[in-house]
Amino acid sequence: MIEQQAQKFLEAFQAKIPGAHKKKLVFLLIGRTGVGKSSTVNALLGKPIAEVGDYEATTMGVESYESELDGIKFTVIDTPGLCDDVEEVERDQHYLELMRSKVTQIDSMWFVSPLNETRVRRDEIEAIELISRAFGKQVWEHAVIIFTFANSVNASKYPEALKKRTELIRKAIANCEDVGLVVANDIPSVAVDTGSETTPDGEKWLGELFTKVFSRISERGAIPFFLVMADSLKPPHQNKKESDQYSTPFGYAQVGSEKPRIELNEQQKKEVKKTIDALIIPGLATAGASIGLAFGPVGAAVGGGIGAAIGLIAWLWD
Ligand SMILES: Nc1nc2c(ncn2[C@@H]2O[C@H](COP(=O)(O)OP(=O)(O)OP(=O)(O)O)[C@@H](O)[C@H]2O)c(=O)[nH]1
Ligand SMILES: [Mg+2]
Repeated sequence: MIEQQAQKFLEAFQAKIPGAHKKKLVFLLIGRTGVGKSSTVNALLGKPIAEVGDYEATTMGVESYESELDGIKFTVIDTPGLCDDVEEVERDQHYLELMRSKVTQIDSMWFVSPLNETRVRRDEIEAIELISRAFGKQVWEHAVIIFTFANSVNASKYPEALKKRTELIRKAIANCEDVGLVVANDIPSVAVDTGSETTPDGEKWLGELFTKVFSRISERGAIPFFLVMADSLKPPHQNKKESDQYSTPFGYAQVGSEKPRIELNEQQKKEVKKTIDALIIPGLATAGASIGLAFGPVGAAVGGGIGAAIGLIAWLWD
C-alpha cells in the first residue's frame, strides 16, 4: 500500500524532471558593491559561479554570469551600481528599461546588505523602488533579504540587530507604491557570514540560507534548484562513492563523513518539507508515515542528481 503510494509520488516527480532540465534558473542580486553578493551565491551553490572581488562600481549596469551545474543552466544577474551612489548615472527610466529588457525571468531575488549597518541607505531605498517599478510588486514574492558580515555584530546584540534591520528593510519595501506591508512582511531574512561557518548565535548559516531561498523560489525554478542542491543536503554516505570529495566554502570535505555540506536542523527540515509539498510533490506532506522508507531504495537505484533528490526526500520523510 505504502509502496504503491510512494510509486505514485515518484512518478509524479520524475514526470517533471525532463521539463526541469530545459529550464534555466535566474537569480537576481541586489546590493551595494562589496557587500558579499557573489561570495554568498558561491557559498550556497558550493561552486565559484560568480566572481568575488574588491573593486568599486563605477557605472551602473546589468551583468549576467551564465553557468551550468549538473545539467541545469544558471544565470546570476548582478546589478552593479544600482545600490551605490554612482554620480554620473541616475536611477532613471533608461536603467529601468535596461533592467526590463535584460531580465526576463526571476526565480530568486536577493536583497543583500551588511548586518552591521544601522539604517537603510538612500541608495538602497532607491534601488528597492526601481526594482518594484521595473518588475511589479509580485517580484517580492521570490525575494529573500540577506544580511552579510553577520559576525561583525556583537553576539549579545545580534538577535536585536537582525530583527531591527529586517523590519527597516521590509518597511522600505512596503513603502513602495503598491507593495504594502502584507507582501513585505512575508519576505524572510537570513544572516550569513562567508568568513565563517557560523553566525554570532553559534548556528551554521548555510542551512538557513538554503531553506529560505528554497521557500521563496518560483514554482518553475523549484525542481531545477532542488536537483542542483540535493547532493549537498543529504548525508554524503547515502549515495556517494568513497573517493568523492565535495567542496565547501572552507575547503574540501571528505565523503564518508556523517555530515552533508549543508546541514538542516529540525525546524529547517520541516520548512523544506513544506516547500517540497507546495512546489514539487503535492500531497507528500500528508502521506503515510513510512513513505520515506519506500523512497529510499528507489533513489539509490536511480543514482545521479535525480537519485540524490529522491534520496533526500526519503531522508527528510524518514
Ligand atoms: N568576513 C566576511 N567577508 C565577506 C563577507 N561577504 C563578502 N566578504 C568579502 O568581501 C569582499 C567582496 O565580496 P563579494 O562577494 O565580491 O561582494 P559583491 O557584493 O559580489 O561585490 P561586487 O560584485 O563588487 O558588487 C570579498 O573579499 C569577500 O571575501 C562576509 O559575510 N564576511
Ligand atoms: Mg559580485
